[in-house]
Amino acid sequence: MMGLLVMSYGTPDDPDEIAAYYTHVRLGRAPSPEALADLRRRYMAIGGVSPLSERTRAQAQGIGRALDRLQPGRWKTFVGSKHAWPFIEDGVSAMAAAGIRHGVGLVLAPHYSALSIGTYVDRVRDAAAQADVTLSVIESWHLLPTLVELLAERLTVALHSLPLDLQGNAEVLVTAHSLPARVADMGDPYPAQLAETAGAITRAAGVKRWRVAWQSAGRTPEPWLGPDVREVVRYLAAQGTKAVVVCPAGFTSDHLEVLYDIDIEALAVAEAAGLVLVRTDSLNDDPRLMDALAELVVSSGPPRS
Ligand code: FEC
Repeated sequence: MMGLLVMSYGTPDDPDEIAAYYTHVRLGRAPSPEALADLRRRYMAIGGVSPLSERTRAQAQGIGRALDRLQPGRWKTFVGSKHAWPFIEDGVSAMAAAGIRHGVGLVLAPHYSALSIGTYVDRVRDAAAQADVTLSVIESWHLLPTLVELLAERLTVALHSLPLDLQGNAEVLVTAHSLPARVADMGDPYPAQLAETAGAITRAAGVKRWRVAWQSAGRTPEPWLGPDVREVVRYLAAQGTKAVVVCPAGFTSDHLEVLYDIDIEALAVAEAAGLVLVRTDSLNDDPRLMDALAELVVSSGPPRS
């Protein structure tokens, strides 16, 4: 029996957990009361809790079902989050407790950075070593053909949702979570991988006007990768662009960074600048993506003996 550990960022499932979650995200440093209040306000604006946990579970189940069709009875699926229970380490322990010795780890975010996927990989490796489990982690899947196809389809749908007279004057903004700008000096593949995804999906959708933008940068003094999506929206409006389609390609599911940072915050900036903003639907547990990820998992695991 093989194990699959499906990993995502994690979210507080109850408003009472926001402080502990935020402290975990900040590597054990408690946030200031102002920063905590601001994060609470953002969760309240999307209904109190993020749908991330529910989406991750649905994605794990979808990939699990697809694995069962590809290799009946060979795989058991577990979930683990970076910043909330069940943590990555809990997922690995559950795998070991089920008597599983070999498996694959998959993060539900397509682009690799040492500061993002790299930290999931480190934690999986440490936990696996302690639990005597061998896990190979898929580091990126930003050009997976089905990912490109599905994002291109969603891009086309979003473009066509604009009023006819705006469709010819719209620009596509392909976004991912910003990271400290020092990743660029570290030779980190993250910015190039996002550009590659953006190029592939816009090519597949036949979109000519597009650019990459960053979103959700941390509230710290150090510089973060830019330009920020809100800055780009203001710039484009000043240049006479009438509509933008935001495609948050760096994420797979609905959660705070999409539902607040794009649907509320970036939308308000667009409205103030007199520009229409629409967003591509999230991939969530789209069965075509779940099937493709299951195939990727099978090809990343050890061959069947
Ligand atoms: O829906 C939810 O409740 C959780 C949504 C969520 C996702 C997510 C994904 C990524 N993050 C990445 C990097 C950073 C870095 C910092 C950072 C901070 C936060 C905070 C919240 C948050 N992140 Fe996140 N991230 C999500 C949520 N993230 C909340 C804290 C408040 C704030 O700044 O807004 C800065 C840490 C620090 O302050 O030291 C860096 C990256 C991803 C995409 C890859 C992945 O999904 O793992 C990269 C979803």
